[in-house]
Formats: sequence, structure tokens, C-alpha cells
Amino acid sequence: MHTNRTFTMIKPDAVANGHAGKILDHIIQAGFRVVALKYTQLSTAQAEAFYGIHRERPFFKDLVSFMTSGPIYAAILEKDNAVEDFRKLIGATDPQKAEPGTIRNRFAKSIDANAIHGSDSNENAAIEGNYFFSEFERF
Ligand code: 3AN
Repeated sequence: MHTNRTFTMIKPDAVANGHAGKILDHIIQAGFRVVALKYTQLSTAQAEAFYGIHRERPFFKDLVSFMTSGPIYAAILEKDNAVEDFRKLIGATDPQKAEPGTIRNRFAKSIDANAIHGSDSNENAAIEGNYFFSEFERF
């Protein structure tokens, strides 16, 4: 398992608003290397499986419907201390609380349409990356 890798999705709101290129640039300028990248749209079953941990939460249905509402960019990223550094780069889940200069502060509108996902642990980074990419899609 790679501990210097994380997984991200640029969410439907950011893609629809035309921010995907700027967000990708922000990530690369911050020192992350793109290992794998895919432009795709989640099915309901895929989004439910991806966010299975939140199944009992009141926002689960809205989260799944939002995440399937349009295409996303999925990526595996590499950098020393990737998971923690990337969480810092994206900022708090609620963009109102995200530090100035973070991706969510710059590009997110609300706690559900919050522009970007970042894995919360090395273990989840590996699970989430494997969910989207085969070994042949990583460079
Ligand atoms: P993060 O994406 O910062 O790791 P999580 O894992 O707690 O946040 O939540 C996963 C996703 O669920 C968030 N990105 C957000 O889209 C949504 N979410 C989390 N908390 C709420 C909430 N209180 N209301 C609506 N949506 C939420």
C-alpha cells in the first residue's frame, strides 16, 4: 500500500461551474503529481457504494443525488504525506469554515456542493483509488 498517495474527485458543482482546470492546476502547483486521472459520471449504485459509510446520515440521499448529477474528475495523487497535506489544501468540509486560499474556500458554495473530495486516511485512499483505477491506468 502506498502511503504517499491520496485519491480525489473534483465534484459535479466544480465541473459544471468550469472550475476543474483551475482546481487541477492548484493541486499540481501545490506539489502533487497526477498518478491517474479519469473524467466520468458516477451511477447511483457507484455513489452509494463509495459513500456507504454515510448511509445512515440524514444527508445521504442528497449526497448520492448530487454526486451523480453530472460528470466528475477522479484522480490518484502522489506527494510525501499526501493524505494529510491534501486535506489541508482542500480545507474544511463546510466552505464557510475553510481557510482562505484552500480549494473549498476558493471554489465551493455549500457543505454538500463542496467542489472536491479528499481521502481521509491512507487506508481509504487505497480503497477509493482501487475503486476507480486499475494498475494499467496508473503512471
Ligand atoms: P469530507 O469530504 O470533508 O471528508 P465527509 O467525509 O464528512 O467530508 O462527508 C462526505 C461528503 O458528504 C462531504 N464532502 C459533503 O459533500 C457531504 N456532507 C458531509 N456533511 C454534510 C452535511 N452536514 N450536510 C450535507 N452534506 C454533507
